[in-house]
Amino acid sequence: MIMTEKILVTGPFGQIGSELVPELQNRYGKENVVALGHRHIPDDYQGLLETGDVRNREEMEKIIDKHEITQVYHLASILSAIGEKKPQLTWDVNVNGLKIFLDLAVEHEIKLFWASSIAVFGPTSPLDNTPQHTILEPVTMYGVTKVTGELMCQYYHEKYGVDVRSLRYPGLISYKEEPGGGTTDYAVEIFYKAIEDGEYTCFVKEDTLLPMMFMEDAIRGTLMLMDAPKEDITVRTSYNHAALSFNVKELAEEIKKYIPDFTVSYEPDERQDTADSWPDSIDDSKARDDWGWEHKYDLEKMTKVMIENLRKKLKE
Ligand code: AKB
Repeated sequence: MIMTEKILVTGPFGQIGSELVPELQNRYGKENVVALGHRHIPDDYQGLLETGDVRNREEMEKIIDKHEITQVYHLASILSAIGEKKPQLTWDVNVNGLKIFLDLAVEHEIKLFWASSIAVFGPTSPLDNTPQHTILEPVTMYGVTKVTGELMCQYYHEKYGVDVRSLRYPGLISYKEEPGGGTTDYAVEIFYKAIEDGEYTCFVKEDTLLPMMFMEDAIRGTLMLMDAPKEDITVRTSYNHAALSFNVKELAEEIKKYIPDFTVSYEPDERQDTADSWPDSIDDSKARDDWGWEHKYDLEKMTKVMIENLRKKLKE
């Protein structure tokens, strides 16, 4: 008998979740995917829904029991910019929340996906083609929680055999749901502003270079990692996961191919320091060798799809 997976997604209506949930529903059926709503629940969501707080173990365990959950995609997270403003909340959600799911994974034999980030790196990491295994001394609270979380994942795998898998996402670019409270948010905002206003004031400098990825690639990578045979997974902290790197000027030039009069001005704020502490580019050869990761979107293709889809969305 083939066992059907029963999947719980935390952060299901955030930037990643809003695109991952429909993919999981297509694969496993709507009746096998449970979205954990917290504050923002879209009116048009169709599927199983529970509400709860990832910091509440009892609530999470009830949902896991009720739906006989076999896999959790734990995406709920406070991002880097909010993390600097609300460090305690960031610790509670990003570290204590993860620990609850790791403990529940031991007790209920759950396969777990957890979202990490390029924020685990810091100014002492080699920032060009940053290796998988290197110095991790982040200077943001968000980064500190992600390093802690990665080490917890590895510990639970080594000690209790939890099948936990994770990706260090770069800045993610998408047109369905906007990101909230991150440093790389400018790379999405710029598209909205270009189409709506023809101008954008960017909160990081024009030569700020960061690793980025189109959401379709990120979702495909996430599912590839979860599908990979256990024995192929050699990294139980979190895999470097890369696609492209560009600076704001290069992105603006690409957008100008569609909106020739588009102008960008620059007013760097405190998020510049965070961006400067993160890598310019990432070496993700481990992901490529271990489970066949390959990205499909370059800057040109991504910009085309973003502009086309956002024009449609904003007209509606
Ligand atoms: C952020 O900017 O905080 C996130 C990330 C790179 O993890 N997008």
